Amino acid sequence: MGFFDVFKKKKKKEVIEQHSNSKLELKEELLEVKKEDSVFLEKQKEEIPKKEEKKSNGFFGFFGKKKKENLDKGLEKTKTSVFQKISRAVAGKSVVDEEVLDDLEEVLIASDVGVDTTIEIIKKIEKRVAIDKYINTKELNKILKEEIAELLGKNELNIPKDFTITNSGNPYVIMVVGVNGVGKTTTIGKLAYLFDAEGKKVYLGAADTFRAAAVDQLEVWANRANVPMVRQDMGSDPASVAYDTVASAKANGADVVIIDTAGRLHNKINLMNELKKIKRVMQKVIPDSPHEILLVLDGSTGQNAFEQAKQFIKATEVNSLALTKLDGTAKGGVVIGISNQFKIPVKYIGIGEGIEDLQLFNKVEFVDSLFKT
Ligand SMILES: Nc1nc2c(ncn2[C@@H]2O[C@H](COP(=O)(O)OP(=O)(O)OP(=O)(O)O)[C@@H](O)[C@H]2O)c(=O)[nH]1
Ligand SMILES: [Mg+2]
Repeated sequence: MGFFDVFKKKKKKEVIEQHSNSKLELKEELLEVKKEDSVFLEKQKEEIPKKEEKKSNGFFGFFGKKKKENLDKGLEKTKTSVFQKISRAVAGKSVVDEEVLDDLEEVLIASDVGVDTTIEIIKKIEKRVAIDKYINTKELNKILKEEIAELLGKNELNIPKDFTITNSGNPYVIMVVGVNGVGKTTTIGKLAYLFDAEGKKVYLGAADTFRAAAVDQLEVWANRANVPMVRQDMGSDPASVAYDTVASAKANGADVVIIDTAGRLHNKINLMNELKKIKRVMQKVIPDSPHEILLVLDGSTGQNAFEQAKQFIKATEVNSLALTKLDGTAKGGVVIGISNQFKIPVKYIGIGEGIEDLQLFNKVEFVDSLFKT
């Protein structure tokens, strides 16, 4: 092994360590208000596109052309970064050999796919190379796309093809949880708009009574989506807001209720108990609610999102995931890792700040868009 090989191995080891040892280092400061709330709200008011302008092509139906374009655009940064790294890895090489595979492994790990999922992908490609020793490096993107799509397809649970609301007469209740600033309120606004566009009657509950502007922020979204929102004063009991929301939604024959909650860390016992209380209280109105506990994760935090998912899944009965902010990051590979590693489906992806920038996660379309040349 020459000097450069030793150097390369060392570098690779560092990349792997950096990505696999990232403990959840979310500090308490996260719970402090980081935003200048008034400025933040004004910005939100200005930037949320008007409903009339954007009312559109549906959410749950056929994957339309515009949605595809939005996805392509949203994944642009990840795509560029992955392609650049791959082309660097195969530079000067014509066939996929041991060394290319080694570099590819490093590329995938550095793209936040996660160590375990990367190993699975590399094993699959190794198998193909063992059969056909002369696989051209030009085919690498295509092969990667096929193998990743197949890998994600193996877990049937992870394929939310469409979204059937199983409300059997009662509203379908979604409680949205996650760490501070990951995009919970924004995702709720988008969801409300998209459900409404599908003809569903939506109610929002402003159960983040912790931060001064949180209720107003949700109200901005409720107005944009033109759906009712139930609120109480700041500092009031979140469980009481949730109860009111579910009760009015039920009385008014709503189809969907979405409850916003304050950002919290998984290890804050009191705050996690508060979620349990919200749940218990809602069950007094609708015994099998919440039907969905949606954990929102900020995709741009890469490995930290993995860690948050792990911890929250342990601490609550999360049964669906949303990965946001994929548009602003080169770390979109995190969606591949998270949807491969967790039994809980990635249901939604956030690809922008606009009201329509939320999509149902479709693994085939996602991988297609990511590896489209
Ligand atoms: N680019 C981009 N920005 C997003 C996306 N989703 C949310 N954001 C932005 O992320 C910031 C935080 O979003 P919020 O919805 O307030 O997050 P939150 O989880 O409700 O925050 P707390 O209530 O403080 O815990 C806002 O500036 C949003 O516009 C997304 O998909 N893409
Ligand atoms: Mg919020």
